[in-house]
Amino acid sequence: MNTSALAALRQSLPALKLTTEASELEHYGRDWTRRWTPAPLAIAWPTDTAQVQGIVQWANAQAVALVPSGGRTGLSGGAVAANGELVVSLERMNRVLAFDAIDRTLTVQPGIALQTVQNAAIEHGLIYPVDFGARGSCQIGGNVATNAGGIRVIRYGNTRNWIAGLKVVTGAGDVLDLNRGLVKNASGYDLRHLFIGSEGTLGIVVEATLALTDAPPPSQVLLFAVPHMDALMQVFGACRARLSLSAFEFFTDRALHHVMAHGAQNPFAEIAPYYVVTEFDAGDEAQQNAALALFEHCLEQGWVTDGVVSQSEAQARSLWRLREGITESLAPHKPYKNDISVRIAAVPAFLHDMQALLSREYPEFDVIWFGHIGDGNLHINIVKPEGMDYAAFIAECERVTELLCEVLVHHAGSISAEHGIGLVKKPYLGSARSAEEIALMRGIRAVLDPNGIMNPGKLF
Ligand code: 2HG
Ligand code: ZN
Repeated sequence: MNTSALAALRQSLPALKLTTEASELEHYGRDWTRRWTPAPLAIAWPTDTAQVQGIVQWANAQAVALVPSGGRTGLSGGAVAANGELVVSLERMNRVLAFDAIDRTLTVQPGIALQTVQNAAIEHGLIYPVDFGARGSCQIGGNVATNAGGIRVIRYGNTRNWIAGLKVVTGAGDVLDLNRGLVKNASGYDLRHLFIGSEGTLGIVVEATLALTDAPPPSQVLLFAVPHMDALMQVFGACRARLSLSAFEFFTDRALHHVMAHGAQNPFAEIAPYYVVTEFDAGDEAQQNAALALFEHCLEQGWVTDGVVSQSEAQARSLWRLREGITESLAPHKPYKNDISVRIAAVPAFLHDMQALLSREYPEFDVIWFGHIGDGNLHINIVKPEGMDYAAFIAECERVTELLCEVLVHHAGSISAEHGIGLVKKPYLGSARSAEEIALMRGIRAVLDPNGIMNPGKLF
């Protein structure tokens, strides 16, 4: 199938590494969702912008769909290739191209891992502050494509805030050098932002100029045991008023159960229904004392029942592991995932409506909540009961997701906070975006990718 198209690609780009080997098709055709059977035409590994452009021109001429591929740690099926597409893996374009000490920017290729970027920034005495659990395997190109968020959004915002420049090959095959690292650039539409969060549907990122910032002061991590749901946001209010926070996360006893089954240790003697992990600046004694006073206050108010504050880097890491290890501990169960957001102020009311819905609709299922509650982003993972047919399980979860969308609409929230729409959330896009917005998105797509070769079937 399509062998003549592949022959034409080989002919026009003889130096391009290409394969149709079955194990590679399987590996590069899937992401972390594991829901679709990978079935790409072939995998290509370009090494420079000219090759990416050559691939896009070939895809337009041959009417072959392209799936841009980073670390494929995505959870919405955005990088799945299950339909005879050419997967364009950017992993050979993984270099740091430049560091500019005056601009405080790092220019990188798209296939570089997030953690490599973070380390490169540290070598220059600065930080790249976007951070999340998949840091070792996800790639910057994918971070841009999904506007990745993570655990530091509360202080630093999403990937979008850190993209000072972007070079892309559009679906039409044009190379655009967008914003070029400028801090100020009032020269019309900022096209860079169209590509951030576009999930590979407008073009392929071939270079990103990342803004860096000062390293924060030394920090400490606090883990609180929280006795009831309403206390979560009360603790948040108290923490935000008294400490300088860089993260505020939560998880439930069910999440703790799974990470402990995966080897993590519970630092408390008793199990609480909810937990908060928060990180705060603790560079001096006054900040450390403020944390202790905060703990006392929360205890007195009955908002927490226990707490532990990290006394070393190693302890901070082990407290973080309780939160960051959740996804991995659930992965063997192939859970159904929701990644939703509401305004921070709407979280308490939303939590009540959501809890009522989940306990009514999923009485028999293991429902695990956790996430970035300090920025209004909750993750819900639903584990399939043993013995239940997988397709029936997904159908049931999709039925409940429709109801969840109604609750989200009521609270003016979004069905995708940071994982993207991809294939998983596609049926629900209309709950987060108006018909007019979706029509405009389609129009933009038609301009930048007139033949619809860029990641078709995703997002819309
Ligand atoms: C996280 O916050 C990730 O840990 C993954 O966004 C969330 O597995 C999930 O549902
Ligand atoms: Zn998350």
